[in-house]
Amino acid sequence: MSVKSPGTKSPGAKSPGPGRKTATLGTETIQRGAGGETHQVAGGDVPVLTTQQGIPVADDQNSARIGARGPTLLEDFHFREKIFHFDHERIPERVVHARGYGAHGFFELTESLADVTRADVLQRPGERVPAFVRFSTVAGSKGSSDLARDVRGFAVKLYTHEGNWDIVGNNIPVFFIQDAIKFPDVIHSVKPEPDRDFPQAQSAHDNFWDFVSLSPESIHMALWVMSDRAIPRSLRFMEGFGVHSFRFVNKAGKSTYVKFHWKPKQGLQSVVWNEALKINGADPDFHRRDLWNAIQSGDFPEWELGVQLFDDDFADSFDFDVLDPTKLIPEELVPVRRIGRLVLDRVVDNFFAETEQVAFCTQNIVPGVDFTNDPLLQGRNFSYLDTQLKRLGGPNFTHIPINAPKCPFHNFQQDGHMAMHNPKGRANYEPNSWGGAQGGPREDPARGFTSFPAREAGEKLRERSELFGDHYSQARQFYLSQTETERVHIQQAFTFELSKVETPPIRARVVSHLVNVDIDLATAVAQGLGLEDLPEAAPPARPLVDGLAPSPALSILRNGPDSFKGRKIGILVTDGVDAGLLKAVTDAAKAEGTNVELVAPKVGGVTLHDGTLVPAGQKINGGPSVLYDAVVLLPSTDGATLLMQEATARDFIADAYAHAKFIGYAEAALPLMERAGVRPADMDDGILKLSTPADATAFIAACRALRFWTREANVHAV
Ligand code: HDE
Repeated sequence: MSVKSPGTKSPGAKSPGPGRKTATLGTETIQRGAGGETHQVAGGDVPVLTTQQGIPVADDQNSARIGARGPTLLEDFHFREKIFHFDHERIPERVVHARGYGAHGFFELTESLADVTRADVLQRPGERVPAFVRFSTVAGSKGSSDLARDVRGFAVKLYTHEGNWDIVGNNIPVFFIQDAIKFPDVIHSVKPEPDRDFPQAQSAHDNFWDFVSLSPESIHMALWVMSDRAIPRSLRFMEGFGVHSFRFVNKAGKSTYVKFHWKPKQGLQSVVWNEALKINGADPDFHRRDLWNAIQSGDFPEWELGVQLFDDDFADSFDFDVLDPTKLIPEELVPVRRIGRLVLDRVVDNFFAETEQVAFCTQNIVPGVDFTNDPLLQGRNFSYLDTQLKRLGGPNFTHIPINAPKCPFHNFQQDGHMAMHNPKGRANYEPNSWGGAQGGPREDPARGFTSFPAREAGEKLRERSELFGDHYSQARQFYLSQTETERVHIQQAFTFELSKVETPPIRARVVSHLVNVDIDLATAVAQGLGLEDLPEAAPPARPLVDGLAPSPALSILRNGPDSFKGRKIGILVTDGVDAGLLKAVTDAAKAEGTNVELVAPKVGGVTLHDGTLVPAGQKINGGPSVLYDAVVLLPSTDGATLLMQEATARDFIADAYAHAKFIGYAEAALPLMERAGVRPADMDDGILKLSTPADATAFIAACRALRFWTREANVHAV
């Protein structure tokens, strides 16, 4: 029986309560209490405020007291309940991946994998299951900024017909360590140092690089983290990886190894480091805002699910151990077969209920999927359940809607904190004699999960597989697979990070590993740091594998988008803007699927030369060019003169130039550009003059390259 909620129509509502007067605040009609406080009252469609026990509340502005100036009463149960609840509103933030953002969507199978797995979700092309994805940074606290240099978590929960399958991956295909027992160490080292509690959300400090320099197994991942992969432009424009080798098992019981990949339909894109630093100041929520806006505007982010399938013969012939999570299998060696798509089409209704409470567990796999002996994966399978107990406070976290399966589920687990699924009937154990529905659920040997019967034998010991000992060959392969622009970014990132390390021997020890990776990289970093001599190479634990072929799939710039869709242009405008040119730029952007935002001296907007008033999206000091993928400068002549005196307008242009962005400009912008340091001699093919609609179309077409990278050589001297 449901209890009708306290009347949505309350007798006497909207009429001032005792001692209150009606007043108007802007468009709001309110009541005012004796002390001038605002009261809003129920009535019409506005429901009555109640306590958690359902008791209607008369006054939510004043606690009960003896006389207007007297002490507060302990018996004020409404006050006590409200404050008590507030005091307990937080659950522990995740010890890693605390800052994250989630969205709902679906996974649709496009190609059946019935030959290699009996996983129900991978059988029938065209079939969809609901999905929830949470992206995250690793090191920072829940309130840290989005553009930290860091790995991004890419955790996917698929609500399949045979239970929840969590693929808890990252945007980097390898990891820092080879054994789960090292996880607390690597994470402690990157987190704020324990005595001083800084730096927040940064790897650029002594402890992190101390750990890395003493743990050469981290070097491959360190190369990835120093690459632009660690500063993605958008969560929508990054890859995801399952990292470990898993198994698929088919109906006949045959096992095939598999590595999982998520390939973004909109191509890869990252920002540059100086831009990342500034984005963190201008909009610490840059990534979550971008995801929210894209989904809300109907531009649904999409990834393809790719699988690399291989067998024991490949595993035996591979230069590295497929159980080693610091190694990847190049796509050129084992192609990525694309078998489905993941689309995010719905933002959360409630951040806490969904994104904060979602509990991913690597051990959530479905029949047809199985683990391998990757020692990191084995350890993770323990850790995630354990961490959920701590975070969510009890064993019933699967009762929270975001974690509950969407398929039927029945078991005899009962009671505990906050139990929401409380089966009726007599049986809470089995076997039992109560047949049929009364006796409760029973096993299904045919459909149920079974482990692949891998044969395991050996001595109990603490030892790694010998092949784990090559720490440099794939790091070198990664570096050599980058374009020249990307290599320079990696050199600069190492130099930046190690420049923040205060202990010179740690700097030198990191460089001693880089000598094994690539001598040019090591030399550039040593010079960047001002080391007097290039350190000797750290002695490798195992001879390196020579001549691994570069893998173009590892480069971001070789895997960019083919259009400027889903990107954003900032248009700098002032009063007197040429209306025709503004329309030409916005029309060309719209045709490409590119978003535009007007940046103006005042957010109220500008009056175009034809007298039209257009509102702006940002005031110039709140809309720096780091928030955009390209910029267009359309001031009037007077507007340019005004903005020459405005430092943030000059920064807008100087930064766009330094960050190698495409710049479109109207003739009137030239003096302003020069004042911002972009002189006639600095003009290059990434700076395009706009006079006609055709120019605007050509500008958008040029932007498809995302950045005019050759300019970078002119903007960095040290
Ligand atoms: Fe995690 N990791 N991890 N991790 N991890 C957690 O679980 C852990 C590792 C990853 O959005 C925790 O719910 C251990 C690799 C993601 O909610 C915790 C080891 C990869 C997320 C945990 C690893 C990941 C987590 C903390 C070493 C990429 C965020 C909160 C063996 C393949 C999921 C939580 C989300 C979260 C443990 C290594 C990805 C403590 C012990 C490798 C994306 O259980």
